[in-house]
Amino acid sequence: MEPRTAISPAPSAFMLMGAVDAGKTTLFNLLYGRAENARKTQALEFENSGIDTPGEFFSHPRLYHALINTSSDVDVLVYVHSCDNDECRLPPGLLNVYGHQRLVGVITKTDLPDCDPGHAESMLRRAGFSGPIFRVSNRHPGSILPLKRYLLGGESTEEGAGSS
Ligand SMILES: Nc1nc2c(ncn2[C@@H]2O[C@H](COP(=O)(O)OP(=O)(O)O)[C@@H](O)[C@H]2O)c(=O)[nH]1
Ligand SMILES: [Mg+2]
Repeated sequence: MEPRTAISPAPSAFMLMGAVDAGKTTLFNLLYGRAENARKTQALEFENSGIDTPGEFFSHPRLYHALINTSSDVDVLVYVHSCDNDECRLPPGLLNVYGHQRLVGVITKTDLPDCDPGHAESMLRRAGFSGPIFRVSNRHPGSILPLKRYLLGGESTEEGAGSS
């Protein structure tokens, strides 16, 4: 039997998921105004209404159950994708297990010289991703504000996508 999450997330909770190195923990820290550098994420991390997850949970089918169990109480699933990653492997069904959740995409590392966020976004769409897609960079802290408002601060930025 798999343990359920020990801490029950608050209403409107969100969960970050995506490959190792996608920039999830960096983004998580920025969302909560933490200055620290991202350390390797070894386990589920809870902070107020947010959950950060290890990339391994997303990339190894035998670990999907950990994401699925944890996301049952979550309202928003946030798929995080690094702009320098030319592969988008969305595990079929993983983002649609419960049906009640909103999906949000985030393209990270838009500061990288080779980053073409439009290309990355089309890749996500081709992979079947629906929902708003935000663009962020930790080098440009202002870039996360629309996403921050969407996840943590009310309904004011439903259009969301498009910051750089
Ligand atoms: N250039 C750049 N590097 C980033 C950005 N976000 C994260 N990184 C780097 O990408 C690496 C992986 O980040 P991390 O947050 O640990 O990814 P995670 O495995 O998805 O949690 C780290 O070296 C970060 O400093 C970004 O916006 N721009
Ligand atoms: Mg991490």
